[in-house]
Amino acid sequence: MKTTSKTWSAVAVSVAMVAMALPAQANSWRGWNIHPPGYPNTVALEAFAEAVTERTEERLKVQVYNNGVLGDQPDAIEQTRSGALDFANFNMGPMGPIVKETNVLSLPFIFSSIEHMHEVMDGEIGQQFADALAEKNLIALSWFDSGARSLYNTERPISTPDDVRGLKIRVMNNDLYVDMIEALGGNATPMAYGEVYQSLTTGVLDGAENNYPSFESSNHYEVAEYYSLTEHLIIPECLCIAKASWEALSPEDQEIVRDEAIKASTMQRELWVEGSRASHQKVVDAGVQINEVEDKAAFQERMDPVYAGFIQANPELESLVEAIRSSN
Ligand code: BDP
Repeated sequence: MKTTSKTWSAVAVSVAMVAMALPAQANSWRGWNIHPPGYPNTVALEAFAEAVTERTEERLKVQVYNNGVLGDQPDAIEQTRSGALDFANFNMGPMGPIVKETNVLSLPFIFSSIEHMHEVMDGEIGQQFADALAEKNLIALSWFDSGARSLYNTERPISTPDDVRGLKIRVMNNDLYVDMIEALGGNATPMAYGEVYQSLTTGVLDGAENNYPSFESSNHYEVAEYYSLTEHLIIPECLCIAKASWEALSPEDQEIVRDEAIKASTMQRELWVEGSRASHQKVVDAGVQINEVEDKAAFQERMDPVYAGFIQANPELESLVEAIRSSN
């Protein structure tokens, strides 16, 4: 039989269905991953799975399920919180509705650069986010990169906030992003990642926003021809373990899992740099028009009411916002 990529995805889906039907076994861990094989996060998660399986001498057999076959991100967060899934790589965007502290990370332009984000997340402030996640049954062992997210669409290059006016833009599941797009005059639609491609082709959406690797691997670049470097969101992602799965481990195995999670984040961040470059090249070669945004301050100013509204609704988080802004 000729093996087509379609056959492989059918195999992946049936493997996942079998996995869902099986009762969870104490020594087998299932991990949720939204990205396809070869994506930087996938490679790092698979290395994590393999190393943990090997170093625990199969006391833990760890398997990653790619392409979001175990559900969309908001569902997977709930499943990991309840221990139905054992671990996952989550973006902090869709985490906001569940762990409200993490909304701070979704404030547009909160980090001045990717390096700034790494410094904050690897330090004492990052630990505060890990503590907030732990209260909701998610043990964040390390932080992955997800670059900077920029706007893309099927209609026109975006150079000024007014260029966003009237565009139907998909956002991740978080009201803050609805406020962000509305502050630019666009119409925001929260939608699961897996539904965006189809919605772009049918015109239900005019655009979305993401980093280069996701813009490329989701094939959105085939439909959305304009990618504009607004770089409005720099959001970290966690390698998170379900609290129940974590607590079931011996201290020795916890140490192995923690160590490998940290190694996975180092690997992911390295792969990210090269992966972003390769994705950038691929979309350029495919004819995507990329434009720099000269006056980013104009976009930043439009976010003032978003910040004001956020702080008014969450006064207890103001000091955290300030701590991040002044840590630069
Ligand atoms: C990607 C993130 C992934 C999100 C996706 C999205 O890595 O976790 O689900 O964006 O836009 O960059 O939904």
